Amino acid sequence: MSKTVKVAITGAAGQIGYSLVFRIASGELFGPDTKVVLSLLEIPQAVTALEGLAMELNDCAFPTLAGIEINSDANKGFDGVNWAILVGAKPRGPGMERKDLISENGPIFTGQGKALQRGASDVRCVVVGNPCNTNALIAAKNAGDVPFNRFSAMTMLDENRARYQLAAKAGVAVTEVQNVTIWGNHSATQYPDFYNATIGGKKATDVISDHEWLQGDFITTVQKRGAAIIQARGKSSAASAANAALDHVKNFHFPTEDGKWFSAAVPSDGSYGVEEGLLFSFPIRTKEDGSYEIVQGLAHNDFAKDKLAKTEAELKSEREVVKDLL
Ligand code: NAX
Repeated sequence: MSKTVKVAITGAAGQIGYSLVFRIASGELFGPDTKVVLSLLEIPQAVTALEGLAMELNDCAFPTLAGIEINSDANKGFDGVNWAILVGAKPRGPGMERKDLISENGPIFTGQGKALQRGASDVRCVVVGNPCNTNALIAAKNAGDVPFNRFSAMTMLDENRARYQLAAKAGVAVTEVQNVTIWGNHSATQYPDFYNATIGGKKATDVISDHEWLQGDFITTVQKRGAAIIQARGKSSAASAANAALDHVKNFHFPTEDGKWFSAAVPSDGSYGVEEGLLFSFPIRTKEDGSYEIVQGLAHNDFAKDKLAKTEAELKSEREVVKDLL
């Protein structure tokens, strides 16, 4: 007998939304035996665009698509959802400081956190809309008795970017590159950890001898990739972000292969000395029973410790800006 999963997507009429919904509806995310009901959410002005999107989804005649709901009210749109992918957020305007963006977008996530508590008894939530770590913290803190560990923020795009850079430098297929952890914030302070990564089963630092590149250009390329894409494309990453959101949900939905892990920002339990309760990106493994754990025992040298401290400090300062919303 086939199962049904209900997935809410906020900001579904935006550019990431357009790259995301068809792939979820097609069965690519949960497999051919699982039906999907999509709950699409937008601001009232964009509901007509969602109606057009729903027409296109129906015109794909996907066997796995069992229904489409359209809402501008999160209290209705989150009713009974199993996954909430929170993409909708205001973009950063010209000259806008990061802290202004945090203050502008924070209130969206208080309302959505409350709506998740009211409507969804068995939900997992990933925040994509920026600043995603802090927005996820706001949603979680407003979601009452929904367990804190049901909330995460997406750093999978950063991990995929880092894997590609390492593969290109080593001249190998991207599949050879594993266990690249993004630590900390989805921002320019993130630390893409090559020291604990492997290439073809060997330590990345043994395969790539140019350690100056690893400590320098590699890290800054990953940290600033989003800005480079905006500069080249004239728009921010969309299809690659949607692809990463699919990877993120799959990573939490299915058990992780032995010996591997993936990156996601989750509530810190104090692992690696990171303050408990911060939404910090860690190496994660999903277990057979569907729960997840933070991978323990990875070594950090002084270079890495310094990077972790910087990204943790940034997350604390973001939390300070939104403390009235928590
Ligand atoms: P778009 O501006 O194309 O779409 C955002 C959509 O969200 C709009 O249609 C808007 O009407 C809607 N929206 C705004 N407030 C809403 C609310 N309260 N409820 C429901 N919908 C709402 O942006 P897009 O390129 O799709 O990017 C969306 C978000 O993803 C941005 O915050 C962006 O910064 C963030 N990103 C996050 C990434 C990550 O790795 N975590 C990478 C890509 C992307 O930059």
